[in-house]
Parts: sequence; structure tokens; C-alpha cells
Amino acid sequence: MIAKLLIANRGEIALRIHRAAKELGMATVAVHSTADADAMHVRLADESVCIGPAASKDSYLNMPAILSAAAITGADAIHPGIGFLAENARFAEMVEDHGLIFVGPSAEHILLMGDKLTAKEAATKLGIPIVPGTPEPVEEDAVALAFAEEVGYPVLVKAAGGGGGKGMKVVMTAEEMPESLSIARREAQTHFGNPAVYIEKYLPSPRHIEVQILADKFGNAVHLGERDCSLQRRHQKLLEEAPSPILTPEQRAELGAQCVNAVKELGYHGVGTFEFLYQDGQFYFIEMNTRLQVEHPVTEMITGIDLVRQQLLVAAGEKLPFKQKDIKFTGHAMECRLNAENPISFAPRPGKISDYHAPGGFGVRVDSALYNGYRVHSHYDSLVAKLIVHGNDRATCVDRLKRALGEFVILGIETTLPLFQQLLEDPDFLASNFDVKWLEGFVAELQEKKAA
Ligand code: MV4
Repeated sequence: MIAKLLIANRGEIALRIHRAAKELGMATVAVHSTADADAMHVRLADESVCIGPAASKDSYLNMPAILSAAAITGADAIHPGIGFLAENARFAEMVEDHGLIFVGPSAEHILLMGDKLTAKEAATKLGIPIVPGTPEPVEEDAVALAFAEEVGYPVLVKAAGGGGGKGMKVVMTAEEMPESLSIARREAQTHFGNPAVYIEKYLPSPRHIEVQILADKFGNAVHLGERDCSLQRRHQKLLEEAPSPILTPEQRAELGAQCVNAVKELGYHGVGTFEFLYQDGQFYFIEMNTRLQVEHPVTEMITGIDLVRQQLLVAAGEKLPFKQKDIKFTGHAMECRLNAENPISFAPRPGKISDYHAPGGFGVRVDSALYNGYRVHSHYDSLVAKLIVHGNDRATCVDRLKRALGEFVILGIETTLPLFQQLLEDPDFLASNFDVKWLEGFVAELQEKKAA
């Protein structure tokens, strides 16, 4: 078992992990930057250590400082949370080299999935369908042109070293190819320190559907269904839901079984997410995330399974306590990400919270590190609260979400809350009639209305 857990993160996710750890009888250690000395994750933890100044690279990304904090406090495990060091294979390795448990998969699996080309290669070998693309990094224009000729334009240039849309370029014609390649390579180098790029066939209007898996260190694995994360703006998810309104139970079972088979074959342990693009009845694997995800609560709401609790238990060397047949999907869940941003321009709006009241009631959950008087900093992510609701079906879930949004009070700063109130009235949203580009159009319309 883990007796003392160091949580190498901040904000709502640090609270989320702290809560699961406390329920398992673990002591917790918070680490924090000088800017976060009075943050909620520090207040709740049993102990805390300041690991550096406000800038993330000097604190939450400061590996020696975090390892020293673990040594000083006698922690026996480190949870990296989300972002920061969560998918850093070198950090995972360093944690284990110090004789501590890294709450996550092995460094080898993080490395394998961190490179999108080796991830796609692994998926193909394991029988998971991928988007047609070049299997190797493209070094010569001729290779890219030949591939595009074969599958037809438009094609997409992507960075091998990282996902999230950075270094991505749509190429409409052969003439555009040389410049698109060099721009993408430069961006890839800047963002990921790796200039390698590859080409994929471009899917014009896919949905983003991701499958949650959970595996122990003894070869047992289950899937916990999918989440539909198609509602994104500039590759930032705004609203996620489970189950996907457009999947049949048969599609869910088949896709889930493919992912479970893959993690068993890989010997992967921990939580993980297989990301797919879905178009015209077909799934195409694009990436795997080797960490907990921000939107994990919607899966928890429809399965009743505490993902962070299970993540801690498998890291501690426990066997999964359930089998696939024990996992039942009940009702519908949605999550709104409330950001400290102007709801029309999305400009950051840090500042001091002058009043705070979270909604409650049946089927309502709020994951947030806010409190009255707290100061939202500009140094970090603008996510300030996640509002998650569950209902017996999608329509009930939407009604409950509207009701809960109406109760939410966050004063002193601007948040994206009003955007969700508009979204929940939109006929296309209500009919689940959207793809990954739809939200950009919805936002553009709001901006035009505002300007008029
Ligand atoms: C694609 C695509 C269309 N065709 N790949 C964007 C981020 C990265 N994770 C994958 N992305 C996409 N890859 C092919 N071959 C469209 C996107 C995409 C997207 C994907 C998921 C969610 C939102 C998106 C918004 C724009 C583009």
C-alpha cells in the first residue's frame, strides 16, 4: 500500500487526487509554487512543501525539487496529476529510480505513446484501425507528395512528437506542400523539441471519441466506455459527455474490446485513453493518452467507478476488483469546463474571487479549487471549475445542467459560464448534430452578434 502520497500538481485536479487518497487512508503531501502558498490544494493536504517560484518551469516542472520534497516528507509515491510532468517518461523513470511508486504507466509505455508514429504503429499491430498516413517521419517533399497523390487531397501534416493540434497543417494542393512541411517542422521543433512530421489523410468532419481503459499490473484490464469530446475550441475541450450520443451498444462493446485487448498485449498498467476520430461509421485511432484526463468525471458518473481510487490501487500493486461484465453504464453525464476567460473573446481574466457559491442537488458535482477571496493567477491554466451532472438520459442531463449553471455564482472575475447557457439552448447541440469544427462556428456567430 501507499502510506504517503505526494501530489505533484495544483488546482482542482490536486484536490481530486487528495480526496481519493484520503478515502484510502493515505497521508498527502502538496507541493506548491510561491504564488500558490494559500491555494486550496495546500490547505487540504496533510503537509506541504514550496518547490519554487511562480513560473511552472521553476516549480511544477522542477523535477529535482519535487523529488527532494518527496524525500524530505518520506512520501512513498508520486501522482503527477494532469499536464506538467504527467506524460514525461524521464520523470516517471526518475521517480522509480528513487525507489518511489510513479502513479501512472511505465516510462516505456509513456515513451511509446508519446511519439504519435510509434503509437500508431503499435495500434496497427494490435488490430486497432488508424487514420491512413505515412508510417515514418517525412524528410523529403517527394514522399509527402506521393502519399497525398495516393490518398487524395486534402491531407494533414502532423508533428510526431506531440498532439493537441500544435504543428498541424492542412494541405489542399501539391503546391502548398513544401511550405506547409517546413512550417510544421519549425512549429514541431518549437513546441516538442522534435522536428519530425508525418502526413495523414484529412477527415473533413470527424467526431472526437475516446475510450477509457484501466489496467492492473497482473494483466487484467477493462474499458469504461467512451467520452464524446467533439466540442472543442482551438483544441481546448469545453464540454464533454458520456456516453457518446451517436454510438450503439454494439459499437461501444467492439471498440472497448479492441482497446482492452491492446492494453493486455502491451502489458500496460494504470489508466489510459485511446483517442479516435469517428466519421461515417468508422473509427480511426489517432493517439493514446497515458494519464488521467480532465474529463474523467463523466465516465465516473455513468459507471459509478472512482477512477482515481482505482488508479492509486493499481499503482500500489492491487488487482482490479471487477471484471468487464461487472461494469454497467447508467444514464448520461456532461461536464462544462468553466474558465477564467471572457465568454466571447476568451481573453484570460485572472483576479480575485469576491463571491463564490457552487450549485448542488441530485446528480450535480463540482470539482474546483476556488474559494471566496481566492486569487486566480495568470501563470497557470485558466480552468477554475468543472461542473459535472448526471441524468437518466441526455435530455434530463441537459435540464439539470441548465439548472445547475443557473445556481453557480463566481463573482470578481469573468468566466465562460454564460457561453454554456447559450450552448445548451442550441438546436444542433440538443440534437447532437456536431463535429469537431462545429463549436468554432457557434462561437464565431456569438462574436458576430456581440459586435453587431
Ligand atoms: C485530424 C483531423 C482530421 N483528419 N486528423 C486535432 C488535434 C489532434 N489530437 C488531432 N486533431 C485532428 N486530427 C485527420 N487525419 C482533425 C483534427 C481536429 C480535431 C480533432 C479532435 C478534436 C478537435 C479537433 C479540431 C480540429 C481538428
